[in-house]
Amino acid sequence: MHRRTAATTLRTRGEMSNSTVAQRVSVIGLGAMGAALAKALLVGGHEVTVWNRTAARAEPLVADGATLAATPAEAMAAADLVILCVLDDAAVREQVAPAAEQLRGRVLVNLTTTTPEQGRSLGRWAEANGVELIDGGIMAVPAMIGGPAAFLLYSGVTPAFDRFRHVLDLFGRAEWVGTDYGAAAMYDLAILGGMYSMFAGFQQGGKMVRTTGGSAAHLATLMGPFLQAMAGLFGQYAPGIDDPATYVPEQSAEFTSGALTTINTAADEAGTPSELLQVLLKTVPGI
Ligand code: FVH
Repeated sequence: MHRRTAATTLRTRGEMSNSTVAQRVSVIGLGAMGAALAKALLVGGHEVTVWNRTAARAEPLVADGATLAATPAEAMAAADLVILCVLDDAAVREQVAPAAEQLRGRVLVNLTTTTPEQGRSLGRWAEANGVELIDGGIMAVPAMIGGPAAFLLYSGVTPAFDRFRHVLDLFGRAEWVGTDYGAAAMYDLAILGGMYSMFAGFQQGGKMVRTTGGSAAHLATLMGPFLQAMAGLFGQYAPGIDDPATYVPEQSAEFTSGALTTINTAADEAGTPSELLQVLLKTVPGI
């Protein structure tokens, strides 16, 4: 294991602020996101060990005070809390399977994007191997880590979330979403599904307004604030999904269907027919 250069350490354990406690934390995977997470831990004053398949990517973090481990197992053995942020589930399994012994009794936070079922499968593996798994999802890009707009989703059965919350909060607001190991991934993907639907709607709208001599740039200034206001109604419409048996839609199915028919007709007339809008017409109930 390479020694830390104390002179370049961003903060020492003695400089920890308020009631937080410095922890031994390892970060496995130093891509754009893993490197941002490791940096936030160093800035937060924690004792950080790192490992990356391509060792050169660790150099800036080592210069900032992180310790470079020679293997993932060595990084895991050096920490109380292990953060995993690699490309995908296959890469996760490649790192954890040979290191079960080093992970036993430790808390593993997997921030790699996976499907909910992959998260549950990792949870079963963790329980069989005495590892406390917290599965997570990151609602931020690397530049946002540690900033006010970032939040991260976490799920699992371990009480370790409370123990390490002060560490996890360094990445962005830590939001617990349930005891199903797949819950964090499900919320993550549900939010991203909403985001991609919104962008697809903007692309369609942009094509439509251009047929009138307008522009997507002008549409952006109008659609953005309107959709922000509409997003404020999510909470009001949530009972229609959580408790559909008793929910009375504010806009009836007939009203919604009429609106979508008009939008589809406008798209057809403009020569910009849209499969997206046709699917909405067939599937969206009253809201
Ligand atoms: N970047 C983002 O904006 C998003 C935000 C939401 C969450 N994602 C997820 O975070 C995971 C990592 O993403 P990333 O941005 O760090 O990705 P890369 O910069 O491409 O780095 C990938 C790292 O994974 C390592 N890696 C790949 N395959 C393996 C393997 N088989 N064994 C060990 N490590 C592996 C790779 O290593 P190297 O190529 O440098 O040697 C990088 O460290 C991801 O799930 C996003 O969906 C980020």
